[in-house]
Amino acid sequence: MEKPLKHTPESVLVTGGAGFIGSNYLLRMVRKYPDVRFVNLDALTYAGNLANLHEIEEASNYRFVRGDISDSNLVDSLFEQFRFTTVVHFAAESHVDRSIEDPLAFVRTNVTGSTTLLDVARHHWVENGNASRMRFHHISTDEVFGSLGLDGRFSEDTPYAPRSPYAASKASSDHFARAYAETFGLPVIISNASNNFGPFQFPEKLIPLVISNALDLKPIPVYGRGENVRDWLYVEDHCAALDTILHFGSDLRTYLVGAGNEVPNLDLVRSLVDLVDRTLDRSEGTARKLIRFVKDRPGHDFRYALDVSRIQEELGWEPDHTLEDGLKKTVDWYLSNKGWLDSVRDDSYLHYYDRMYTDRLNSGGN
Ligand code: NAD
Ligand code: TDX
Repeated sequence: MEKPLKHTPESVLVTGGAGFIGSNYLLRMVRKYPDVRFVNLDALTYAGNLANLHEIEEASNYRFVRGDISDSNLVDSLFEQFRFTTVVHFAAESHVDRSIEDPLAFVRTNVTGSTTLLDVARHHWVENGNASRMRFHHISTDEVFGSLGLDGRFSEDTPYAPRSPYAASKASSDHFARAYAETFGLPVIISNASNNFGPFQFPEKLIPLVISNALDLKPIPVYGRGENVRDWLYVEDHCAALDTILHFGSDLRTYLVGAGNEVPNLDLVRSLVDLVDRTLDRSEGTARKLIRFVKDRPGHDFRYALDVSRIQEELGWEPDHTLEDGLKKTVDWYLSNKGWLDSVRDDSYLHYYDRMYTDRLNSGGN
């Protein structure tokens, strides 16, 4: 299918590029598009890990800036300096359990921070009359649609019904993105993806937590009875979809991204721990003994599932990985990158920025 090109990125602001999906995205895009400049703005919260970007940190078309998306002066000065044609906005607080502990942190970044970015982009693009060649890609989640029962799937037209503070903050940022498009003519495009998994995911999320605990023979917590269903998407397939949406998607359009891999949590956890045992040559059932049913998450959404016919039919995107392939690649990655996992667990990853940037500056490098 020949697709018409809708946007040509030249200078791209990527927010949250040191996080899980953002770093997978930058590793793909910086190498694939050497003539396009990528500026990664990331506050380096606990979820930001610059070591993820080691392979591209010296690339001539890549720059890292440590900063908060809510800092409008900083974002404005970056727009002045780099003349962005494109924003790809990943930065967010992203963990549902943390949003139950501290909802306001989610409002600050996901709502105020996202709206700050939209507003600076409006100032630079719309008020200067050159919005039509620009693009603001807002990355969002299927959780904005709420919770499904045993049947049905979300589509782009499903009304929003968020149920956790995280989902409410993401829904709010989606609404602001759409409002800036409708009211000010900002060239916004939105994608809502299902649960991602793969390399560099912080081990607070289900899949890396299970791998990490199975590896160390620690208890593996399953919320409730493990009956909740998630629709799993391998992160490289998501990044390929985002690449396609950025270039070929239409303004003011939403695209759902998912791979149709619906599995109840307990089944997923069992397959994962068996895979870890097999990969480590341990006797069958070793890690299954670690599974513990624990108190359920408050307001735990029962099921997510996506109808992805729009992105398939309009943009020709299909995932390249089956769930089995993706899980195998993920387990292999964590087991062969034990150093990455150790540095996250002992917090030494937090010093990567000082080692790479501050120390180098102090010693006269750049
Ligand atoms: P993540 O938590 O791994 O990474 C978030 C990144 O944003 C980190 O590098 C962090 O340092 C940075 N950040 C946080 N607050 C910031 C701020 N105020 N200013 C600048 N940077 C800040 O998240 P992720 O899983 O990679 O998710 C990325 C995006 O994709 C989020 O918007 C999330 O809602 C969305 N999403 C995630 C999934 C998933 O399964 N992980 C699925 C669908 C959509
Ligand atoms: O220890 C656990 N035990 C458990 O049973 C954890 C951490 C989770 N779970 C369950 C809760 C969910 O039903 O596993 C499922 C997946 O949980 P998470 O990995 O926390 O993901 P989820 O809450 O589904 O949200 C994720 O997908 C959508 C991301 O964290 C979001 O950023 C994304 O938008």
